Amino acid sequence: MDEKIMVTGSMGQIGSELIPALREKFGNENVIAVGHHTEPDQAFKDAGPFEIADAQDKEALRGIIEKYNINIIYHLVGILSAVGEAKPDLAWNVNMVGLKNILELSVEYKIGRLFWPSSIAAFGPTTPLENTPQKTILEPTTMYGVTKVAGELLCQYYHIKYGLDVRSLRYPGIISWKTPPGGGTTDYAVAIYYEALEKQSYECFVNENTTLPMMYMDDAVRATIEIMEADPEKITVRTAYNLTALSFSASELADNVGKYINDFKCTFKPDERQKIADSWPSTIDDSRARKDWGWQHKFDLDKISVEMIKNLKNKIK
Ligand code: AKB
Repeated sequence: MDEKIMVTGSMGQIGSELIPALREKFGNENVIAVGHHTEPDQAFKDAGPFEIADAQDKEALRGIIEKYNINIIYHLVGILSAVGEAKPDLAWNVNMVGLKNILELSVEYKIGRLFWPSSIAAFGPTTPLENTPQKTILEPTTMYGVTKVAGELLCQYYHIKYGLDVRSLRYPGIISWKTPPGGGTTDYAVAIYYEALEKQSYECFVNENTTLPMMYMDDAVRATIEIMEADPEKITVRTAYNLTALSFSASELADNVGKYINDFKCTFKPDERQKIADSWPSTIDDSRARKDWGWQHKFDLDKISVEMIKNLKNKIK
């Protein structure tokens, strides 16, 4: 059967880069981008089908699934950690109602495979924060993290009860250049490149010792497609897989950016996001993903800095 893929959250950080990769693989007309409020630019609209729907509106989603005979879904809609702390009710409604709608529709329309993103935000201060195991304590202290743990369990429930082939990754901080930073705690690792190019300086909102698991977008997109392409019997985790590429402190990041941008200066002024960052692991054990479906990252920090600076220079000029 031909793949007819619906991607919600299409204008978000991951959606805006996953969709072109899926379109390249499966054909433009087979990947339906669903956005909520952000109007895509003309090039994005011209590249393939685009529909508007709020993930909280089940009937709107149903209409799209029926219109295109959807059989694979990537449900990427989500309010991230920092915005989720400012608007916890919104985070609960968008993240949970949206996911529940998609899970129910996936069972009703016999969707072949569903992807939903979890995050390192599923962990919390009581989790072992070094080399965090796949199976561990999940007591997050942010609303975003609460929705990630509840979402993981809901996905697993739908797999056990209805046989739904749902797959998920606990993404680390993702570094990318296409969408501007905003909404997430790990976004200092994106904003630093913008400001280094624009002002040769950056005031970082976490302290210099803050160390979090990170990944370049190309690796994140590849991981997402690879887990979805894996044979179902290889997927032994139906909550969400730990996933990482590398970990570095904010000062190591600043030093690395300084290797490529002359006279770059980084200062550190932690704000309310520090508390969130402190509650997340600094390193992650993702050996299960590596063993089950062959996960391997490709980008180290030097490669990330080179790519970010090259692409942002073109974007900003
Ligand atoms: C955030 O910082 O909220 C996200 C995430 C780690 O899920 N980037």
